[in-house]
Amino acid sequence: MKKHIIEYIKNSKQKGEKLIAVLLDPDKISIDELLSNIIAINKTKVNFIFVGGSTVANGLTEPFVRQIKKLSSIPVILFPGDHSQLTEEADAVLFLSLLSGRNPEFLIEQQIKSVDFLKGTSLEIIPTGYLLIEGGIETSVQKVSKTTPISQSNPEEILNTSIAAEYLGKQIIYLEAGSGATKPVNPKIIRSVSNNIDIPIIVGGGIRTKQQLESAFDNGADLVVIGTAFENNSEIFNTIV
Ligand code: 1GP
Repeated sequence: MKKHIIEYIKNSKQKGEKLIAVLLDPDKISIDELLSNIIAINKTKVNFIFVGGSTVANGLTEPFVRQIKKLSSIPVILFPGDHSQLTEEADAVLFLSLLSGRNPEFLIEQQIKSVDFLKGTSLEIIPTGYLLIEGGIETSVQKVSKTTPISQSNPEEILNTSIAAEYLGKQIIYLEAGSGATKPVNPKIIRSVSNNIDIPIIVGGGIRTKQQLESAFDNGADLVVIGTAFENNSEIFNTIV
């Protein structure tokens, strides 16, 4: 099994180098709109392009990723809402388990459904502990997964879920406030998780400003994901990175 991308993220963490991913949702950006978006991304210091969404129409992800790969050499990592969003055109997949929720469909069923496809591919599979944290609005992850996010006023639950994920062998933790969150994950929460686990931490959801980005990094985020802010302004990385 390939491990290039997770090794790169771990090495960056060790060196204290912070990473940024832009999230492109095939349901929100058309293939025709990709050209201008990727031209903008190629001019920035973005390390990864994440592709995915809570609900992406069947068959849309593959041509979407193929088009990105034609336009950019930045590695593409799938961030799938379900197993139908898998494609070998990408470099890696976050193999998510929604550990904050108690819906077996997203804890293990979708993962089993993906095996027949994944075992025949060379996609790098990154075992990811995915925690949905209350972000001020009802986000699509919450609606689609039919799970309750962990409240930000319950940092202990977030911490213990993250530690359990590491014990389970997850290679990375994703602290997710949800796309379009009005309240990103509190830096104190990021700090407490980062002080207590060794694996890298991804933080996403509602990050729109330089100050929020820096604060996430300063408190232990290794990789920050930005989606909505880029959709609203494709020049965002020039101002906040
Ligand atoms: C969502 O973490 C990502 O899964 C990005 O969220 O769209 O709010 O940047 P935003």
